[in-house]
Amino acid sequence: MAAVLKSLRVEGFHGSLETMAGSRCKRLPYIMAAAFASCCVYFLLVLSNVPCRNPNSADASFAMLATANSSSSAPPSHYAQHKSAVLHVFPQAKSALPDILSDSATKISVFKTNLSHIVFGIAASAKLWEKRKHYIKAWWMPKMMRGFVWLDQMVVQNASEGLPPLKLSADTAQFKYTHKKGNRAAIRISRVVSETYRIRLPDVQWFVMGDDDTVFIPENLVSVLSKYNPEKFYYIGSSSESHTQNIEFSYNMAYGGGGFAVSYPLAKALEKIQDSCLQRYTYLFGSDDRIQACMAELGVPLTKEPGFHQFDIYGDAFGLLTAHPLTPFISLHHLDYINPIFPNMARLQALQRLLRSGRIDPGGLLQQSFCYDKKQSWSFSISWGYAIQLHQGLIPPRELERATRTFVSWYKKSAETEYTLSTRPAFADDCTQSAAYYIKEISFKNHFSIGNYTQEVGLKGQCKLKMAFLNGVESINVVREKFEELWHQAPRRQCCKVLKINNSSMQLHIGACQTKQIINTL
Ligand SMILES: *[C@@H]1O[C@H](CO)[C@@H](O)[C@H](O)[C@H]1NC(C)=O
Ligand SMILES: *[C@@H]1O[C@H](CO)[C@@H](O)[C@H](O)[C@H]1NC(C)=O
Ligand SMILES: *[C@@H]1O[C@H](CO)[C@@H](O)[C@H](O)[C@H]1NC(C)=O
Ligand SMILES: *[C@@H]1O[C@H](CO)[C@@H](O)[C@H](O)[C@H]1NC(C)=O
Ligand SMILES: *[C@@H]1O[C@H](CO)[C@@H](O)[C@H](O)[C@H]1NC(C)=O
Ligand SMILES: CC(=O)N[C@H]1CO[C@H](CO)[C@@H](O)[C@@H]1O
Repeated sequence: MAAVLKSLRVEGFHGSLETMAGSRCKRLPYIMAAAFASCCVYFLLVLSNVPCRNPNSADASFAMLATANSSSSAPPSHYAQHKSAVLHVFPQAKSALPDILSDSATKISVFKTNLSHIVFGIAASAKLWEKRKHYIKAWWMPKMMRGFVWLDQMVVQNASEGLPPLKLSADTAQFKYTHKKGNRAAIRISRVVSETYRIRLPDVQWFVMGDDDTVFIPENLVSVLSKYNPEKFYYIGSSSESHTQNIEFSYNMAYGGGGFAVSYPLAKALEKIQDSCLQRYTYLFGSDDRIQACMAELGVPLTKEPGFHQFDIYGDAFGLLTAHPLTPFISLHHLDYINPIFPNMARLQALQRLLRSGRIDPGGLLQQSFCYDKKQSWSFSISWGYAIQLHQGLIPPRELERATRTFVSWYKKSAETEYTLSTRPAFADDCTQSAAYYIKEISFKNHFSIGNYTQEVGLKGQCKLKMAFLNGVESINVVREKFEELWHQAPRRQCCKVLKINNSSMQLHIGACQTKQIINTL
């Protein structure tokens, strides 16, 4: 892949022991720091069977959004800041919606779930608060959301920062914790849902748990949760990207850092049994496996939603972010363990840059489309709102939809068999076959978003010179139709076409596919 990708640059353990907890991972021949996102106790483990996993997890967000009026041309008011953008309207731009989406009944959740029906419980620690609060601030919408940050020790809250109210977790000294290598903060964190339930806020459909190093796309959370009946028992989340993690813990467990949602009646049932349940599983490692143990007692399985991302990976997340499954992107976790997601930027700023696209069209964020320019023999893979990869050669969709292994697993392995998703090798880092363009500006008008993606050569300035195959194309504009919010209930990739290419820029259009349209390299 182009130099901008800096593939396999593994980052992570430069932190001092004052800033992260360490543990030694099973099967690793050396001491490796595993971060306990919200815990403030540091320790090193001797080579052992401890899985390297963040014991906290959970989080979530949601959102509601909606009321999208697919025939309306008025963008929501928060798009107003972008109104200076020039809109390019192309005659081809308006394509027919697939039949399935023309059924207006699918547009409204029968359960009328919106952001106000969700209460967040965010697990945090006093020690990391000053740093981690910036991640929460990046997605939290004060006034529109309800929720609490649960801490082990109180910190001073600055109300004008627009963060959720802070709460002190109840003491857990009466609970036994017998796992030899883990951290008993897991007990406190596993009680976040129950403690949030006990606050008895009115009109709650869902409790969503997350960590202080998780960001949510609230609108997408709402969109996904609104498929489910909140009056039934539901436990919704996702597994780890690491097969080893899932074997060690469970494929039936919602990883807490990726966030998970518990319906109101299930939270009520959990709250009743949790304290006794905790005493039956004193030997478990983390907070989320303790939750899962109680869910198993209640007989409630995990409902998997692949938009929740535990992100048990290190290094360059580009390959994963550019091959998102066809489902709304709900959460991102382990923000301190992956490289900044844009080249040459600090972590938080890079994250904010991605979230800016999410405010334009949350449902479209990271959705992948493919385009071919057969004349030049180019393949484009667009991850909306984030990046475009331009490859030399015509690569079929079944390859482009696999994640490139720019990242390594939580166990520092990069073997294909370690991942719980389909991957392919990362492109050679020589800039001769592929180039990446990153979102630079994005705006929304009249039901279309326009994004300008430019090359950012990253640390290897010389790379640009070698990209002869690009013929000097420095920027790509993508015009995309806003999609019906609940498109994911009958998912179909959007179609892309190349509108215009000249020697400095390119224009692509993304919209709903025609019913019989196919995406191929012929
Ligand atoms: C939806 O769009 C139509 C056409 O622009 C408009 O008449 C109608 O008022 C809009 N409805 C809502 C709820 O915005
Ligand atoms: C959410 O739904 C409630 C009713 O259940 C309604 O009162 C409220 O206005 C809705 N909020 C938004 C933002 O649509
Ligand atoms: C509180 O937060 C606001 C907004 O971030 C900031 O301007 C102000 O300096 C903070 N006050 C204190 C006492 O830290
Ligand atoms: C996209 O951004 C680049 C860099 O700022 C600029 O040179 C180019 O003109 C922009 N393209 C369009 C079509 O707006
Ligand atoms: C290339 O296309 C862009 C966008 O349409 C346009 O602004 C620019 O003038 C074109 N350049 C040439 C050399 O035609
Ligand atoms: C994309 C594109 O149009 N590239 C052209 C740029 O200009 C050279 C020669 O001037 C052409 O050979 C390329 O095809």
